[in-house]
Amino acid sequence: MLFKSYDPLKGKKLEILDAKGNITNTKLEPSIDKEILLTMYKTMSLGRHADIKAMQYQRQGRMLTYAPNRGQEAAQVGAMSALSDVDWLVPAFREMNAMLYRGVTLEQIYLYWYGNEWGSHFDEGVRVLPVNIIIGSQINHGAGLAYASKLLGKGEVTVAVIGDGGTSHGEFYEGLNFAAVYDAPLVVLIQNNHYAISTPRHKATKAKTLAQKATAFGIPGIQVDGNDVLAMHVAMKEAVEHARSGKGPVLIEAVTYRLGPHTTSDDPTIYREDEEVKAWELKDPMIRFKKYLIDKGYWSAEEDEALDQDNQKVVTETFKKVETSGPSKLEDIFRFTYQDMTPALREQYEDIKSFLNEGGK
Ligand SMILES: Cc1ncc(C[n+]2csc(CCOP(=O)(O)OP(=O)(O)O)c2C)c(N)n1
Repeated sequence: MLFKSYDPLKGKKLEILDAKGNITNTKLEPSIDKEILLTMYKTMSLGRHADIKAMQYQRQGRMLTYAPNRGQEAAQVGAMSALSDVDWLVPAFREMNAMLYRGVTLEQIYLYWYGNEWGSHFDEGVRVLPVNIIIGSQINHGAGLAYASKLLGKGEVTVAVIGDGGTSHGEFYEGLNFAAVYDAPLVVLIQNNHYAISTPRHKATKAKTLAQKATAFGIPGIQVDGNDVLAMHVAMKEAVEHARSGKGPVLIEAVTYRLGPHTTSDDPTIYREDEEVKAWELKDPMIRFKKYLIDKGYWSAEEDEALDQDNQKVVTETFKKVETSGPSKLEDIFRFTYQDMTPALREQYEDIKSFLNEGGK
């Protein structure tokens, strides 16, 4: 039903919680248990702290290149809160909050950005694929995973995440087309954060919305306020039900904004105006969600203060542990692509090992 009322070709965007934290669409306000709402908020808060600290660690020369996700917390956690335990997340590389919500630990996430291969090994039962840097390829991985679940009759749904720029890559079309033709239970979540590094959204495509690309695949698409955690939950819930019931994929466009740089190697002041960033800071997903929880009597300023302090401690202690672990052992870099190292990889491994043993740098 939702998909019919919010036709992206007609330019309608789903919104429930406005920038000030007021409900603007009472009919669609989801009834989410208090405990779940608080878990969602606490995950977003931990993610926000961890993100800010990761930037600082990188600036201090203590962490490798890092891709921040400040501002995109609601798009990720709102979406993940609608999944069931059996479902899969196929991330790109800016999905720290989604990964945290799905059970990846902060230690694992930090290990990854620290250059340690163990940051891609998640605990048994955590249905999340590793960080994927190759833009677009995760849509094919997601389509394959969803199709396999369908063949095995497992009732699982796969959610693959991509950026606005990524929707101009071939694999976005190939993966979604395959999934649509075979009714694979795949939901593709586009986080339209307005930029692909320095390329603004309007230079990546002439399409009015990214959600309307669904029309060409013959599947439902919906554009959502990605800074509205409730709207994201509602849209993803319907998408997941649609996919699980055998009707095939759904495309969701979350309209959000990357408040930080693309990565720690980027200087966004070269390609975007301060005024634009300031305007989006007023639409911060954390502010409106906190207000919503306080208005409902589920949360207080004092509890928020205490949570901030706890998170500071958790983040600092986790990073200390990661620094003690250090970067990967040389062999680990070659060990995890295949179950057994292929002859070509073994040759490369032996090569670099002797190079380093002979004092190479
Ligand atoms: C196949 C491929 N080409 C180029 C790159 C370099 N690259 C890394 S991120 C990025 C932009 C991605 O933009 P978008 O899809 O909008 O996602 P965002 O970074 O905004 O989350 C590019 C071009 C890459 N990682 N993979």
